[in-house]
Amino acid sequence: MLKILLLGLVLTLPNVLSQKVRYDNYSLYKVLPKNAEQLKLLRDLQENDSRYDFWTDPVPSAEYVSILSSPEHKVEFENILKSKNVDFIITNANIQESIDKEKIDSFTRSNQRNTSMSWDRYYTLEGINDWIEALAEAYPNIVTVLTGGTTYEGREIIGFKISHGPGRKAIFLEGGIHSREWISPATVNFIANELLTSNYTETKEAAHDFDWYIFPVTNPDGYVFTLQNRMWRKNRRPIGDQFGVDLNRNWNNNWLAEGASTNASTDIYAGAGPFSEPETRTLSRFIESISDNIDMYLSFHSFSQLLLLPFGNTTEPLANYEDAMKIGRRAMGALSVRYGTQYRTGNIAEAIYKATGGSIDWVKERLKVPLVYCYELRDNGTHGFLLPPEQILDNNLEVFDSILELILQARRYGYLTPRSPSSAYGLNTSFTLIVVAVLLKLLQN
Ligand code: 0X9
Ligand code: ZN
Repeated sequence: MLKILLLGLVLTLPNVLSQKVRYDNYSLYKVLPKNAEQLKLLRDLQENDSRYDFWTDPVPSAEYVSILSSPEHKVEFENILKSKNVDFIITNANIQESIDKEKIDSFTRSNQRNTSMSWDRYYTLEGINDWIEALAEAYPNIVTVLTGGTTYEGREIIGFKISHGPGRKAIFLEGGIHSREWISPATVNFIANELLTSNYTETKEAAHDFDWYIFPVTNPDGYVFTLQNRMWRKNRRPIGDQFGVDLNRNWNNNWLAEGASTNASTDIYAGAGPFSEPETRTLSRFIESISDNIDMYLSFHSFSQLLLLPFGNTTEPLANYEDAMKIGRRAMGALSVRYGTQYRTGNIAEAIYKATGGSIDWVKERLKVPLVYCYELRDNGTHGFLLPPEQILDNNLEVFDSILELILQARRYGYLTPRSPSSAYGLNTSFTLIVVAVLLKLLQN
């Protein structure tokens, strides 16, 4: 009897502890500053008034600023804006309703070979990891499950490699480093799924020509925690009475120099030192171990519809900025063809704000990876981090279009070339040439 009671206590305890954070009648504002003065008002508000949650920053390049207000502080917030004549619209009057509508699913296999995800819902961490296992079983010669590292709470950072043989250069996909940006893992999963299942020639070539390293959720603790607090961004390290380090401020490149904080209560807390967090320390080691092969590194965030390139500390066009810009711009052109979605391309500091300690800067500077980009996916503040499930597929399709174009344009500019003639691409080409030569010879005779 005592045992049963104790078991009951153990089973109910996590539920008591895991009180869900609710956002009833929290409203999402799209604020439209018209001049420097209005921008300054917003900057002051962001710095001095913690009641308002800035989902995007009031930077000079911003066409809008997304801000969340609790119901208690809405009137005052609107009064502040109205007093300075700042335009705004409420794009979502009660974000809890949107949170409730978001579908989140575990992954269930109807049979051994069924590896299909649905693109009309989000998946739990367990669901994504089960799907990865299913892929490895369904494609035993192509898919290998990988552990990219470990988390503060002791989870593994699970990823996988898609490879059609040795000798290929690699493309690395990093998803979910900010846990509330749910569209990021969904996009990364979709790219992998296309590479494995598409019959489209260009996609099949992309799958065959590279080793793809795919890590949909690089902040697993945070992702799990978003089921309790949908707006959680950081990892889950306890710091006094606070929690969490921003894993995209913790990489060892200009750590804490710009756009990062030493205050653990902020969303941009950079941690106790560079690579203080197990997630960034272990994942960076993994990436470093394969870095000789990596030709392109893509990090996926949301939201704002941007394609960012290094670096976050300066607007100076460093490294191969010009090439990367041209390749990126053309890829964003391809992205816009399907549904007209517009992305801006630029380096971090010029397109958004100065921010250092992010993954792409470290990958670019330390590992010298030729092409490194960060996607800020849909949308433009209407839903922000709460991109409705109905938009997942359209977002994924347009992003995939841009990935193929990135590869195409990169090659035009001399990147992503086969490492040696014996690599897959070279072999195919020389094989075709030999066949053509033999045929010509036969015709001549
Ligand atoms: O601030 C960030 O980490 C990213 N924006 S987000 O709204 N998704 O948080 C931008 C990342 C740009 N990269 C670096 N700062 N290195
Ligand atoms: Zn992010």
